[in-house]
Amino acid sequence: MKEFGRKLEDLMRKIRKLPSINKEEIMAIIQDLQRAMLEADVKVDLVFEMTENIKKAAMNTTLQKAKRKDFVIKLVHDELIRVLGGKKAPIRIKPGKKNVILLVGIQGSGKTTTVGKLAYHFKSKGFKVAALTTDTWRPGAYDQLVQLTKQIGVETYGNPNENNALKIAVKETKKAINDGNDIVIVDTAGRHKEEKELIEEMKKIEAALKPNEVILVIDGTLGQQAFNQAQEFANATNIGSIIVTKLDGTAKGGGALSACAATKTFIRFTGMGEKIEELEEFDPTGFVGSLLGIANLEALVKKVQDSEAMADPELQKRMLHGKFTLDDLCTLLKNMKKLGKMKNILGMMGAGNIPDALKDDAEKNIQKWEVILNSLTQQEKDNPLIIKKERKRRIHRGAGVEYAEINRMLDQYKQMKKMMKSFGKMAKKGKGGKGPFPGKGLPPGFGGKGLGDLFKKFGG
Ligand SMILES: Nc1nc2c(ncn2[C@@H]2O[C@H](COP(=O)(O)OP(=O)(O)OP(=O)(O)O)[C@@H](O)[C@H]2O)c(=O)[nH]1
Ligand SMILES: [Mg+2]
Repeated sequence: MKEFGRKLEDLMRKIRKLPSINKEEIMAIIQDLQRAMLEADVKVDLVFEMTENIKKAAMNTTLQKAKRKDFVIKLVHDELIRVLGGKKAPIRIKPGKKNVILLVGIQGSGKTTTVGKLAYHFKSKGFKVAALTTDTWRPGAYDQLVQLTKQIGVETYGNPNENNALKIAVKETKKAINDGNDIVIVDTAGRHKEEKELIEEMKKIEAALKPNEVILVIDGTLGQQAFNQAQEFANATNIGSIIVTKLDGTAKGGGALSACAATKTFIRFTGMGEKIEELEEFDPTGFVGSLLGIANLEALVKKVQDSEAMADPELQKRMLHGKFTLDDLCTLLKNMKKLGKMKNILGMMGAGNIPDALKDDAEKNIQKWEVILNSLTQQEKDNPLIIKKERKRRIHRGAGVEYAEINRMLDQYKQMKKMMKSFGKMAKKGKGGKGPFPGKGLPPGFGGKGLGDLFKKFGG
């Protein structure tokens, strides 16, 4: 795990050091990423699926070259989170009702230990918890669980003299519930995916107990086999989540990723040692952050999202051709809302010299304009000239915006359109090239003062 993390971290550092990223560099990064994942024992197909997604998005971005670095890091982040299934709500437990959590997995994956850990986890959350073993197969299975749970004051249910696992499951669960336990955590016998009988037994137990959740316990030190194993279990039962054990050791982490992909579920907890308290709630963002070696991943992701919102290639193209409709204005406003505070946008666009009061004004105007724009019909948006006095009055009354504001918006829209047209003409002549519309030959002022002027007009 550490090794995989170190490799990813190195790769991210390498990306950040690049002054900008072009296609060749993206290809090199993809190869490095593939190597790191394969070495971490992520299943080959999954490696290619993930890196293909990243490559496609990275190649298609319209972001400025300098911003693509962060974008690529974000893509790696998003892809890892996607495969890990993101973060999910905790298991719903209704106190005083029958709540069952069923643990399944192959031999030695850590089920029994994890039953103890889960019992401890839920007990410390204030629930009355029972442990139950249905393992009629492993010698001393019942005693093992008793030993584990004794130290935390949790009672273990089971019957070492009965050899029908289903009978034990039904009878002992009933007993545990009657004894006033909120949650029964059920251990099962370890099974190989080929062991048809044991798989059938597991299905029957699931059907009889109707657990709140079936959790697949996966040994984190597993490599490529993790995928097939997890898939077989997912085919047999309704796996709701995964617990990956033994991540404290030499685990490479690839198995965990593969198991998530195979079951299309997510990791709920990780086992970080043999002791009863060594269970951690799994936080995919923190996990991926530490894998990539980025402390403040959220800030980075936010930064990239902001620049993504600005990069609406369709809109940019239309604007450059002077085709700026009221619909486009709507899109622009929506993008700005996505971006958050106007102030930041203005700052980002180099309009730093605009007084704060004006910026706040711009935000208020945007809200009003959105209301007006939403009241317009498509016909009116296509041809604002047909919006006459009487219609404006109706909008004013219907939408509760000042009459003068409607005129003001339409006026400013006209001015913006004119401005875009002249920018477009200049662009065609092939001057400039910086600013938020990179490489499209825009006039030099467009990225800085030019847009600043535009937004001054916005501000009214
Ligand atoms: N280091 C470490 N060891 C673990 C962890 N979880 C379980 N183990 C160890 O793994 C071994 C097997 O654990 P069990 O809980 O007995 O596994 P099981 O799945 O119940 O095994 P069967 O009942 O035989 O299928 C034991 O030695 C545990 O102490 C963990 O998170 N970290
Ligand atoms: Mg066991």
